[in-house]
Amino acid sequence: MKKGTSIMFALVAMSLMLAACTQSAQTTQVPVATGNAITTAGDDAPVKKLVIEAYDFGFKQSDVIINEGDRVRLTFKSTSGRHGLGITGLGIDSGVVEEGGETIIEFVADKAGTYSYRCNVPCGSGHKAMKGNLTIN
Ligand SMILES: [Cu+2]
Repeated sequence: MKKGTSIMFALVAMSLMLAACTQSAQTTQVPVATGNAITTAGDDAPVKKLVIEAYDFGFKQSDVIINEGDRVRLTFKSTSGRHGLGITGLGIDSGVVEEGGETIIEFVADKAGTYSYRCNVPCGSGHKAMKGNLTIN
């Protein structure tokens, strides 16, 4: 019985060590706000950085082109007014971003096409004019 107990302790110790290793690997992940989970690109795939700036009432970058397969780190910011970025076709929603604020959204551009985006936070008289296109080639 004594031998069985020590084997049990060894197994518990090994699984604790495995758990510790798994946790340290996870700390390299970047927090993802919304959008597609990063599953199709390897961790070593280059990250494409993208900025979309909203203002009263428009987007500074209203025609964005990226490549299929890009791992995208999109910074969405507002320089005037409170706005949101919604790219329905990609399942992306930034949530509300206050004036002067920003949020980072990560996703993999895994479906070629042109996706329209718009402000999805009611922000005033020019709200409906806040539109743009994101093209994945
Ligand atoms: Cu708006």
